[in-house]
Amino acid sequence: MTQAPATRLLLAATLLACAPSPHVDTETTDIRVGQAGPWAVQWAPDPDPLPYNEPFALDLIVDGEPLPTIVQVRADMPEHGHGMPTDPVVTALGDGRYRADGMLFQMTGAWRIVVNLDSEEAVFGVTCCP
Ligand SMILES: [Cu+2]
Repeated sequence: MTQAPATRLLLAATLLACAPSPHVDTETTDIRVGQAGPWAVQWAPDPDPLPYNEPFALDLIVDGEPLPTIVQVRADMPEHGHGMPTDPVVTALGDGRYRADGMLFQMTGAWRIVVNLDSEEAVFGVTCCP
C-alpha cells in the first residue's frame, strides 16, 4: 500500500508530538557550545578526539559575570543508565577557564556531558568515540 504524502506527514507529526521533549537531543553530537542559565559554556576534550577507555580532560570556558561559584562536570550514557567509573575534578584556571581532569568513557556509544554551574546545567550529547 502506498501512503499519500499528506498521510505520511501527519504520521511524522504525530510521532514527533508523542516523543517526550528531551532535555538534550543526544542525537545531535559534538556541539561544543551551550548555555547554562546566564552562562555560555564551551568545552573541548584533551586529547581531541575523545579517547576510548582512556582518561581525558575537558577544557571549559564559561562566559558571564559574575562567574558561578560551583563548577562540576559529570557524564552518563542515558540509554544505559550509568555514568563514568571516575569522578572528575574541576580546577579553576581563572578568567572563566576551567579544567576537568579524570573523565573516562568506558563504553562506546551515546554519552551526555553535563556541566553544572551553580544550580544551572548545560548538557551536551557526544559519541564515544570517533
Ligand atoms: Cu553504557
